[in-house]
Amino acid sequence: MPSLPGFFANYQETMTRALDAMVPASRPDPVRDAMRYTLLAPSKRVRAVVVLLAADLCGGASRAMPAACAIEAIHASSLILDDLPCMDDAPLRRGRPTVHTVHGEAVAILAAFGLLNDAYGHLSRSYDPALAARVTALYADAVGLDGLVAGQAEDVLATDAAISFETLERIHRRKTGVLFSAAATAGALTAGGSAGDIEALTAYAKNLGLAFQVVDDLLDVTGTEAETGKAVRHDARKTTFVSFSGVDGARELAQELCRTATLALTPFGSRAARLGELADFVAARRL
Ligand code: GRG
Repeated sequence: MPSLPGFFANYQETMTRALDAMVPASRPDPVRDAMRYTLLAPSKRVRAVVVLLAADLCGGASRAMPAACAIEAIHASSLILDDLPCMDDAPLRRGRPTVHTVHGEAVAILAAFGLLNDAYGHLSRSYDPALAARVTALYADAVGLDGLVAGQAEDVLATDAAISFETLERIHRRKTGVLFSAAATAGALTAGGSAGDIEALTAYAKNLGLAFQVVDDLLDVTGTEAETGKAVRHDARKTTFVSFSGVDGARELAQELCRTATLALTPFGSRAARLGELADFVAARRL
């Protein structure tokens, strides 16, 4: 079974330490507990890894950690909201009961706001004003009305409805793809990457992010709860890449998107090997 590429392990440890410091367990507080419950739960931290690898490729990851932490906090915020009874009504996430089933809906919603707020606060405190403004605007655009919020709204409203492939793709480019693109761009910005670097990395991440979602749909049908850490066969009322293209078609689409992602790395040559490895992992992942 394909597992995380070896280099992920180091990043995961470092990331968990940094996220722990970002939302410290300084005093007992129900919202803080709920934020940490989700933020520090076992996760691939793939968006943070994209930030760090993109920075590494553009000159060094020494300034990338706050952007990596902030994107993980935004992602964790979105997971809490996505799992609520009024959205996906999910019982399990990251191998644990979802935050609202443990802490209640009110605290879960406040924890999601808390994480989103801390993400932007962390950027503003960690970078000089110009870089903080650029990364904050980048993330705000990724979350907003052309990103996660828009994709989620269209997805929720399409429950039980027949939608076109074009609509399905637009939903998931916004719900999932946009945050991958923001991760790659943020990494490049923190390392002083050129416009050409950002263009190539955006093309890579855009395709990687959509592939990531196609595989997510596949895992809902072919995966297990133990592998994915979440309830499977949960997407029955939604049009997915699998309901549209079948298991084989969706797998082929994911592989094609990962090949396109890797092709976008050509200008970097062998320096982009790890991002290529990440694309291979995404195409074959079972977790
Ligand atoms: C205000 C932040 C905010 C969001 C509002 C709720 C919402 C809009 C958007 C939901 C977006 C969402 C949850 C998309 C699903 C993306 C996805 C494939 C999640 C699974 O990601 P993994 O596998 O999870 O990387 P881990 O647990 O490994 O981090």
